[in-house]
Amino acid sequence: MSDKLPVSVTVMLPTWNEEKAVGLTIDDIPRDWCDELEIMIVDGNSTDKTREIALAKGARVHIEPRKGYGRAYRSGFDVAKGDIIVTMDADCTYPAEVVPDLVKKLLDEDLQFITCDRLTKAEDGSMSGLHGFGNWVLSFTARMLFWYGVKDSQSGMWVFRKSIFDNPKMRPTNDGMPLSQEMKILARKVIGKQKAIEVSVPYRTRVGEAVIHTWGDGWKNLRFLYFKRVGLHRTRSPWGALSDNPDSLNGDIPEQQK
Ligand SMILES: Nc1nc2c(ncn2[C@@H]2O[C@H](COP(=O)(O)OP(=O)(O)OP(=O)(O)O)[C@@H](O)[C@H]2O)c(=O)[nH]1
Ligand SMILES: [Mg+2]
Repeated sequence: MSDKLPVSVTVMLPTWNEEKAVGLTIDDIPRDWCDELEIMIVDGNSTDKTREIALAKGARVHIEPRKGYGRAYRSGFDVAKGDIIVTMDADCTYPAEVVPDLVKKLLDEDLQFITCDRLTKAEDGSMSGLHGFGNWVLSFTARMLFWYGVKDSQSGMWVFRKSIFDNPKMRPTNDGMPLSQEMKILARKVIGKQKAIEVSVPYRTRVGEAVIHTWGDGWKNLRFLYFKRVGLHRTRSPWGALSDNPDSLNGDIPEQQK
């Protein structure tokens, strides 16, 4: 990309004990292609070297001590500095190299939200048989219940304008893994199919151990879909970060004191 894109971008990675992969994931993110690039982890109180590695790589570290993948994002989205937010797991599964092209697509086509489908281009071995099957069941159920036409309901890579959250209806409510499908359901409903689209990207084998509980998380995802469909899902904690969440921008991450 010759000219820098005239935007500020936050690439956000939720982390929980990802010391084997977080450094590699950060290294893979292209630099110098937009006006301002913030790379930040939203860490769920990791007990390994995740935060130390992220700081050494120059990333912003925000600690969200409350548990949950969704909780991490519901705080991270609130404190991100970029006008555009890109999300990925910190486990080397998503293609960081396509981030500039996806942001360019968002701008060129005047889109609001892109979700990245992994199922079409997943590399061999990237999804175990059980995970692949679970993904298919959840994606199929979501399509039937919401008729929203998204192929991969569980993808954790999205590219969107932070301003979508100015509309409170676009703010996801779930603190766990179901936030992923909730983001796409809300985007299609609130923003619409013209401006909230799905594109296919490669998906790779995970580095480091997963924290996901295949059956437990699968069940919670499925239950969420039915509850959401009939409007019975509940919000357990409010939108946004706690004012005393440690953040490396304030210098109060324990690893910064070392
Ligand atoms: N802050 C925070 N991050 C979390 C939490 N649970 C998971 N994560 C992170 O969220 C991302 C997604 O979790 P994964 O374990 O990769 O889940 P998954 O992608 O469904 O499972 P795999 O296909 O095995 O990678 C990873 O970067 C995790 O480190 C949590 O409670 N808090
Ligand atoms: Mg993952």
